[in-house]
Amino acid sequence: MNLYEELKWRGLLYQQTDEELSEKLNSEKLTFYLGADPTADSLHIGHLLAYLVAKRLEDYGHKPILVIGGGTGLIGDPSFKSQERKLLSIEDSLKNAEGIAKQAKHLLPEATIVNNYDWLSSLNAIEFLRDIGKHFNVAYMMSKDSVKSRIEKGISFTEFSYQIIQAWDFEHLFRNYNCTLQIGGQDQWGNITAGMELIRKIHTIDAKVYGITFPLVTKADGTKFGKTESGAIWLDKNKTSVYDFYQYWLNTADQDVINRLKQFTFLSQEDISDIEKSLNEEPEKRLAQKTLAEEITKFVHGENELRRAIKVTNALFSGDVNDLDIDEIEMGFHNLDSIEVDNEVILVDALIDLKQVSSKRQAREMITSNAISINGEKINDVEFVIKKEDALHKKYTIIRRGKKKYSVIRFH
Ligand code: 383
Repeated sequence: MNLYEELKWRGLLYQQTDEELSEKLNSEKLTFYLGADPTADSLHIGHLLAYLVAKRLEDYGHKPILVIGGGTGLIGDPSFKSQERKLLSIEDSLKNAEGIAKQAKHLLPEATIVNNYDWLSSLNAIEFLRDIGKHFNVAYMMSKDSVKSRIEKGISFTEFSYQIIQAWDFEHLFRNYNCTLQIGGQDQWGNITAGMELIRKIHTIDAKVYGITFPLVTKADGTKFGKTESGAIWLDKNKTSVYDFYQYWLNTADQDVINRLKQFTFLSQEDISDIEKSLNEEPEKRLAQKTLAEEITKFVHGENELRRAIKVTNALFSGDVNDLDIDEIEMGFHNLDSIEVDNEVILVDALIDLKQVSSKRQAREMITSNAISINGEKINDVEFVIKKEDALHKKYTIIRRGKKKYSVIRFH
């Protein structure tokens, strides 16, 4: 399979600006770029897909430039956004850009990384309006699907101008790096084509520049990909623990998991078809989900962190939590119900405080029916006192009710 066929097979091609691009991607080495705005201090798994596409092109010999939008982030991309964004402060934009640049470097160590603040911040109003603005027809700008709904609902001149700024980036990279291809998600089509248009007007109508987009990741049940009740799935492990990250992929629905393996891993067509067989014949083994979670976690967080996430997963499954170190306990239990205690607490009271039961009577029943374990050991003494000296690492005591319901006591 050549690159073009592979992108198609993986479901990573939504639109392309030019038929001849299919041939070019296979036969030439292009310099291409992908941009991300620093709206937060970390990338999330929606961005990850884009970076993985960049990596696929890189592995095929094309040369990536990763643009961090320290400048564009100050304007706010309105593409397919139903509302005007709140302006980011310059400090936040640049601080976030730093965090994202670090992650970009980690994901694609060989790529050229640039921050568009470096060239956008020195652009003056007269230059902007005379040299760039003159090339844009307002009707053309308003007709783009990405801003159409906002034209009726309301859009500031600031956000309306965003496409010109991103277009100028493409022109800047074309001029300075001979960058001839921009890639992005389907929401970026309008901005990418605006850039090609500008390059042709400033340089020559025959300038060979291209764009491709990949589709939005969708889920069979219609809910939004990459979002949970507690928000986005971030690549920064301080924002989404490696355990939660791993679990997110592990919980992928059967109907989605093969698509995810194609989009988010580098496994071959053969490997994925073997996994698909297993999914059809022995879905209870969850080989597809496990492989997906392992591959992506390893790529983003590395082998060691993956191993810990699996260790925590197994400990939570078996109830045997004694081998977990402090970080692993935090990783697996930080989202669970917890109470803080100084030195000791009576088990019955703890169950009530943790809202595991609604009365002392119910707590006692539960204890005598063997439903409660503490740090992996069944407790059937209704007078039991949980003490700091018995806590794991003198800090955490883990209460398990039945098979699945966990809660945590944190000692000061
Ligand atoms: C900025 C300057 C450029 C080229 C692109 C940009 C960013 C672009 C944008 N992209 C999204 C973002 O940053 O807003 N205007 O959150 C997302 N991307 C990628 C991909 C995606 C897009 O970073 O579809 C998902 O991740 O294109 O929504 O010169």
